[in-house]
Amino acid sequence: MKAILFTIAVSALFLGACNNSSNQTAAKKTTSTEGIINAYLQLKNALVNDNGQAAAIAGNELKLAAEGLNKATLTAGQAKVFNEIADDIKEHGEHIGSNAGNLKHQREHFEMLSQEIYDLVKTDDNSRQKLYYDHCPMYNNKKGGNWISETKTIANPYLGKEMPTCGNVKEELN
Ligand SMILES: [Cu+2]
Repeated sequence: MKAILFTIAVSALFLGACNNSSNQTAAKKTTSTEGIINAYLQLKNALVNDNGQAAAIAGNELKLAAEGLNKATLTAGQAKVFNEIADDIKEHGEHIGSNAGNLKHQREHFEMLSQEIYDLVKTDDNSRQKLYYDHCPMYNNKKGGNWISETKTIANPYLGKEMPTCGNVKEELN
């Protein structure tokens, strides 16, 4: 009898654990700023590949994501930051979208955009994916540039294939 009770108790523990993990997965999917962050990461990866056309598509998606964001889903902290940066995000997305043939100009907007996305990410709770804040010391005549990545491995969106691994992780955004 004791053995059976123990089995039940252990099963309950496992069931409990499973429920917890599925709840966390659900929370990740509904993170309200996720559309913006996903479009940003898509843009970042296009720039890593020196692909101005793909960057333009992602820029347009970023603008749509900022416009379509349901503000009711934001926390007070997220709403405050989002209201401050929403117009800038849309403008950067639009310029990147209309400059498919000009990677240099797309990267100029991307550099400013990255600071804004960083501010937004910093307001997020722990339910989103882990992100990294990276720094390239060589961009823009060694003035440097930052970006956000979903991978710990450096993949440089400013220098692209010319110098893909230049840079370092400044901060882990949990
Ligand atoms: Cu522009």
